[in-house]
Amino acid sequence: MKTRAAVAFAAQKPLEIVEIDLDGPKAGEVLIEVKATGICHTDYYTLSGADPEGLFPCVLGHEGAGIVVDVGLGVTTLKKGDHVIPLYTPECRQCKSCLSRKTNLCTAIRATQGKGVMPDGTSRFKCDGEPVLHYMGTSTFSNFIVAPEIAVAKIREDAPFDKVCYIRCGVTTGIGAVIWTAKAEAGCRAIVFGLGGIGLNVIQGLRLIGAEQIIGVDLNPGKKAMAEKFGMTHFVNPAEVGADLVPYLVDLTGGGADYTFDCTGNVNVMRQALEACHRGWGESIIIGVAPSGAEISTRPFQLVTGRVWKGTAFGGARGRTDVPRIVDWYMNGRINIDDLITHKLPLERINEGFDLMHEGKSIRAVVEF
Ligand code: NAD
Ligand code: 022
Ligand code: ZN
Repeated sequence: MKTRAAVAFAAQKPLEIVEIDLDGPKAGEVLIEVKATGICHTDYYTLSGADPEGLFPCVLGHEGAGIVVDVGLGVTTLKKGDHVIPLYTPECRQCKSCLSRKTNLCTAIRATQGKGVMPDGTSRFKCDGEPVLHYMGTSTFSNFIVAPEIAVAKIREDAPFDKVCYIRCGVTTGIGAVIWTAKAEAGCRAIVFGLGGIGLNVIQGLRLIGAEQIIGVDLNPGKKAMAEKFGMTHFVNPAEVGADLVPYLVDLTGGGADYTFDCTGNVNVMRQALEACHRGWGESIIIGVAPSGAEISTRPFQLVTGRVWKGTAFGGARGRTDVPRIVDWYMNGRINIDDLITHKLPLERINEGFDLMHEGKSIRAVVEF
């Protein structure tokens, strides 16, 4: 069949909207009509050429929602008409990682996903007879996609696609980091570094569990109002505090935070986040993805005295199990996604979505097909 897609033909070039060919689903795969997709920094990181795993030509996009229109042989958990969210972290429920119950990093299809192909080693996309690669197993910048059954979450049918597509990335990552990675408890004191889409979702996760103090740290004072709406109790601008940011934060939390979250991807901020934790038990969660090759540092004394450094991919959420629950939380009014979707565009204007993100004007721009 044919599908309309925004194709990345090479690094650093704008996406081109073209009709490409899409093969139907093979065994264990499903065909999905994508209804909406978010545009994320990670898509741009790959497009910029800086991503060592980035391969071209490819169809980017990893925050989608849509409807199953066909299923391949042997598919048992999905059927035509199901509303779904494709997952960049699959959940096979059979590999060592899934069975461990200790991580959400399913390894069943990691190798092929990283190479931009389906589990059988080939791509379903073609343009002028030449293969076009998949991206993160999702490629939601295409109107129709093929995805492995184990990388698709079935969600309720009354959930709006243009909102729940963002659950796939920022919402689950931020809220999950609080609930599943930090396992933060009511009454805790927390500091959130970086108040972009991820930071705002960490803040609403902290509000959800009943945190006592939620301090937001951002160089951009324009982030304050929205963060307050999501539950931030104190705002700190590092540019105003200067070199003594860590002691200032330790003082503000009465000895250090129970939990801190890096939502910037900046390794210097990661160090500040660890050192602003309470001696003896404070835990710092790294969510931000640093540039390839970057390194973090601190004095071992920081860990010897009981601070804990942790990281999280996709908030520790198990895709097929947890994503439908988060959709329910949104539908029941427990979490706010509407205010995070600041812009909507048709596919033809997807490149403008990247501009809005860089200018800091959007939290999330969503493309509707
Ligand atoms: P964003 O650019 O919208 O937000 C980042 C914020 O950090 C901005 O408001 C910026 O002003 C602020 N900031 C930058 N430098 C700072 C500094 N030195 N001190 C304080 N604040 C500073 O980005 P986002 O969409 O919120 O994503 C944040 C990070 O999370 C990115 O690195 C992204 O790749 C990562 N991420 C990780 C996962 C995961 O599973 N681990 C999932 C999604 C996103
Ligand atoms: C999504 N991310 C950031 C913004 N939007 C993002 C990027 C990478 C990861 C998570 C979220 C991530 C963390 C750890 C891994 N990835 C490795 C997982 C593993 O090795 O099992 C990651 C993932 C997918 C891909 C690359 C890196 C990929 O499909 N190319 C989950
Ligand atoms: Zn993303």
